[in-house]
Amino acid sequence: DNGYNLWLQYVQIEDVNVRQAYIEKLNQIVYLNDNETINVALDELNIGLSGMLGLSDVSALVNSEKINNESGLMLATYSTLSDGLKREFKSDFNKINEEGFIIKSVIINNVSQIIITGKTEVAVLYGTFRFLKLLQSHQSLNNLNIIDAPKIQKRVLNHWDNLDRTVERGYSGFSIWDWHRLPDYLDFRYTDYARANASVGINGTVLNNVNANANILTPQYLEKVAALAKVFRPYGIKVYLTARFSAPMEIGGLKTSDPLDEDVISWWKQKVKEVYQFIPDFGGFLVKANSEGQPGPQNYGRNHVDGANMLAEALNPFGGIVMWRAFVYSEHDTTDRAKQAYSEFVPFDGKFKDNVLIQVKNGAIDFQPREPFHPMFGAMPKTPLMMEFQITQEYLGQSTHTVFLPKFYEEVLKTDTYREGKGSTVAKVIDGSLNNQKLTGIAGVSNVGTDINWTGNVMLQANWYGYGRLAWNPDLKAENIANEWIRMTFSNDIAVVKTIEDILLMSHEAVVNYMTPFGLHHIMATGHHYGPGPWVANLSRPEWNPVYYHKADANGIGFDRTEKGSGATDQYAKEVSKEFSNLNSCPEEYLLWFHHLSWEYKLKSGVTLWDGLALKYQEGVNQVKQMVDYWKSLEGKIDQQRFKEVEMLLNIQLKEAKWWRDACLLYFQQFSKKQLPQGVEKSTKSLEEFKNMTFPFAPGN
Ligand code: BDP
Repeated sequence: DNGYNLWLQYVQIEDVNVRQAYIEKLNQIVYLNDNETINVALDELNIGLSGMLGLSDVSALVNSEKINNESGLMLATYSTLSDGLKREFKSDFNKINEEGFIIKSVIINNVSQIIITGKTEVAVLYGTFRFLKLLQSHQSLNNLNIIDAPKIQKRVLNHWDNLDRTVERGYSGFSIWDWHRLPDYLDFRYTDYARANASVGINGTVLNNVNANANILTPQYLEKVAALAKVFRPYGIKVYLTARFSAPMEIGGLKTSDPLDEDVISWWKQKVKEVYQFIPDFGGFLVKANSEGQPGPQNYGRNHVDGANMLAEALNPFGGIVMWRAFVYSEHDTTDRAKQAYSEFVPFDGKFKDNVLIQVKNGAIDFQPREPFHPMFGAMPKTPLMMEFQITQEYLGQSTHTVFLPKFYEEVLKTDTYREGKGSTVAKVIDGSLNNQKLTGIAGVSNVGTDINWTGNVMLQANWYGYGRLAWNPDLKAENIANEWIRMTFSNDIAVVKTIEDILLMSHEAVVNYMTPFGLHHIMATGHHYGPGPWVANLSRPEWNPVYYHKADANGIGFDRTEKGSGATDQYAKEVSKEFSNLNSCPEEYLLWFHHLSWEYKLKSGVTLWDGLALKYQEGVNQVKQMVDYWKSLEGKIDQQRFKEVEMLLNIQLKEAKWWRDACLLYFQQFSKKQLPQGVEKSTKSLEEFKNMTFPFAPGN
């Protein structure tokens, strides 16, 4: 198995009893709406049921007539249900939104039927995928009563894909968008991509890089974008594009891109109108402005509100939105990069138009293996904030290392911001319930590329899947997500499920331990961010250098963000600020994120910080060893190809975990001047050797 089918494997169910029980329930498939979305739902049933049940001709079961006297499955939107069923389902329909679905067993004319329904066709499609999942995970089809609806409206993937098909921070081959052959050549992958997304409820995709190229907005490219939008439409997926702020000059021939200039304003209005002529259900723009050299309103003495609102006004007549990113930090502010987005954006609370969302990374620095939640969450009650998670593993071993990210997403989402008192979790900020937001959204920076298995490592398909599940419901448990993904992807054999689940659930903590324990951050090598580089100190901007973040010296290590230091803790609600500032209450996971401490500092375990740090690095290595051993036990229980591939990758991960441990400890040891504690393995290489390692063609830059 080469992994291409992701979690939509639909392999034949081996247990004859289970299979037979399903077959007996599915004597017919009735559909009451004739529509392209219902058609793809029927297609999916066809693929799924023929695969899992071994039925040779599922389409023979399908009919659009009335239910006859056989038990079966019925797909219908609310408006096509009989009056009786409408009455029966009334209270369930009250519980769901436009995308929510109901899967219910009912008796009609003394025969049992399973009905998949919702207010829209897309809702029925989501219900169909959920129905198939029941079979994929060998669950009973008796007395079904499933009611589920997404809690977040815009559930979006961000592709950092360039028009030349390279992918910024992409580690799974090239971009799946074959711009050169679009619009006439529609790669079959586009459909499979849409199926995978719809199966977890992802309903939007930003096709191109946030470091944008204005050409995407030219008619030549819009025609290509329209072709993709057409493939995705039946799956409920809207297309979005990044808007380069200087586009009016670059492709419009204007002399300025000043958002208050009349010509610029009308250029964007015209451009947006043109976009909607190509793509009538276009989603809107994602914008990275005045960040890392990207153009923006500040180039003209204007601010984020001026820029975002100008675009929002152009999009508003068509129902489009602006996702304006808050990932900003300036080279002129030397105190603390972690504070800048908050300082720049929070004063604008309530100033953005209704169709603007501010897209905020999960943490205040940049997608580190672990970060405390971004202080902006909860701090802008009058502005809808979107979460931006990174699915691609820029700082987490790229697509070589197995890291189950939903575990970390869950950690962030359930953290309490205390902004409206206890229980004001990040999840509630994002799903809009904390401040009654009308517009809600979440974005994940995709890890998908042209590799046959999509994500460069089959284990990392779980991160795409898990992101989608949490986007649908940010209160889901990572453990349950892991469990269902394994069943759909690998096997329902309890031993296999348990083993892979153990690997996934320990993997994030393992990576944090061997890369950046106790709140260390941004100590990766320069540029490609692959491997350790805590010694790097020669980059032009101070906050690009790892030494800026760890501040190790003879006195100790860590970034003081308390009142005595940068004061970043002040950006949190007072309960949180107190918790992080006070050494007794600061979670040890964030210790060096918020504090500069001596090497002798006593950790909760009683050992010194130096010993504790060394032991954590070792623990990370030990955990990967364990992951390798667990995986070995699966030989023969899953297919050979995926077994071998993951085995090789885990072995690399083990080697690299040791590399991280040794390089970091040798480097920090220069300052601590202390011996390694017992139990920590000694490096076989010197610090110089580590420093001299180069990776001239590391991917994803
Ligand atoms: C950083 C990446 C850079 C992205 C930037 C962003 O290193 O490639 O362009 O984030 O999010 O993590 O804009």
